[in-house]
Amino acid sequence: ANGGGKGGRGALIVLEGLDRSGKSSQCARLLSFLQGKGCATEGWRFPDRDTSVGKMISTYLANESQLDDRTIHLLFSANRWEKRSLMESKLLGGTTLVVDRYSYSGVAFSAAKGLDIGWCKAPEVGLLAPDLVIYLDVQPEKAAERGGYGGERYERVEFQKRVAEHYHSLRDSTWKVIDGSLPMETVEEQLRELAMNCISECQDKQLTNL
Ligand code: DGP
Ligand code: NA
Ligand code: NA
Repeated sequence: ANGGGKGGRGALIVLEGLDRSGKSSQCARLLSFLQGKGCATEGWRFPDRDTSVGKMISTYLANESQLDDRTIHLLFSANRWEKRSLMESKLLGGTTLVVDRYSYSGVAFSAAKGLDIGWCKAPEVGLLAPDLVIYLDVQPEKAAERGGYGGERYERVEFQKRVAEHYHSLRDSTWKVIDGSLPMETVEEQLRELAMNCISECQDKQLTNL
């Protein structure tokens, strides 16, 4: 163990939520706050559209390609797997990662299509387990009102409602729910506190797997 303070490992902090829940802006705000505190932090996101698998996913999301539901599910998972070793070395090297979406998106979005939840979870087993999952809770109808959707495949309110139900069933002890309909500054404040606590608490904890 590293005895706290400098030298401890970084925290794996994941933000989850529906499309237009405010996740991406809150990730950016949290990242600059933590970096401003002098905390080694990087912002990551899944899908990571820069890899070759990520490009296939991006094409699919833009409705420019069709893929079988299980095939795209496994590609999203592969996109997390291809970053696992880098993720591990960053965390062990003391860098905290603020990650916009992770395995819970993988399960909730695919299960919302009707795929078996156990089947959906299986390829996520062995990925690094987050130290903290923050769910930005926004009503699907409210999210849809926020400047509308960008036109990607899953951005339909009926589908997002099913995603929300599945997210709900995935909550465990590492989850913290923030009311995403609160003012942006309030959400930001709550996120900062959760993140700071998590970073100090996990320095001496071992990394574990999902
Ligand atoms: P984003 O780049 O965060 O807007 O995500 C793009 C879309 O893909 C969004 O509708 C959420 C969805 N998504 C993210 N991760 C996964 C995943 O692992 N599996 C599935 N099926 N959908 C995902
Ligand atoms: Na999106
Ligand atoms: Na986003």
